[in-house]
Amino acid sequence: MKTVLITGAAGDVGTHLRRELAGKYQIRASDLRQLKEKLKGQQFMRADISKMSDALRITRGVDAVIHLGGYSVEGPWEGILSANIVGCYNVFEAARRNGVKRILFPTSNHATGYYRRDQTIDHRVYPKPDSRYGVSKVFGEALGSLYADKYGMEVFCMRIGNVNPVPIDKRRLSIWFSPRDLAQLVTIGIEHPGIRFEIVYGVSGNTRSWYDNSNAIRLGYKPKDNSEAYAPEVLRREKPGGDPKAEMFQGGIFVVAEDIPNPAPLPKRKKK
Ligand code: 15L
Repeated sequence: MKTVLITGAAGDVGTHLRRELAGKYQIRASDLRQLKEKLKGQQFMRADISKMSDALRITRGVDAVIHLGGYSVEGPWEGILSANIVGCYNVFEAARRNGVKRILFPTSNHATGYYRRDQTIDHRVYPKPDSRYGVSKVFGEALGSLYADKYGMEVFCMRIGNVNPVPIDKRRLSIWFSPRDLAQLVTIGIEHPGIRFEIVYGVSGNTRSWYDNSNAIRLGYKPKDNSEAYAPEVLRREKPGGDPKAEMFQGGIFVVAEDIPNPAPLPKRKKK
């Protein structure tokens, strides 16, 4: 069984992924914070990826890295710089030094958030980040491209929409990514032979998608979910109005806000 390191494993996406991949891979979960949910058989290593020594320690002896660590929303530049720029560099460089070839980089829809909602974009468009956070994701994609070309690493970039058990609002109907579709795409990223550098969109098979995700399909992705099933309920709840710029661009409030609290926390699980 392959050993897979998940950085940022305590976050929402990391938590979904640890549940979905349990038993399929030997999971090494790493985060600055303690895990809220411990899963049987999964190893935890506390680490601050802005320190190279920590990045080297957690990447030793793994077959693949899923680098979720860092800020997952818009935040102050100092935080983005150390967690998402320095931290991302450290993880790629530590993986290279430790001989780990395959890196999955969950980039974001915010790397291309300044494309308009009436446009359909594919994996070949140039980035149009909507925030400092979006810029940090473009940095990670560029670093991945460099490490693939220069060092022969295998880099799979997923521009993730919004991971949630259900789509939470109108914008998310276009970018929803169900946990099981996330697990399917990540599995392709880990297992597909011959990856050099790929960009795909991390979204379910949503009718309202503004992505042409043909590159993911080419690699074997067959999404099982479509947000349309939830559309009537989501649209009934949707309040009219909102900032016109946020409504015009794919990135939504990321194009106008300076700070964004987590807009999509995990629903509370009932204690058994
Ligand atoms: C992201 O990139 C964030 O990590 C996530 O928390 C959501 O805000 C998502 O984008 C989104 O656009 O909904």
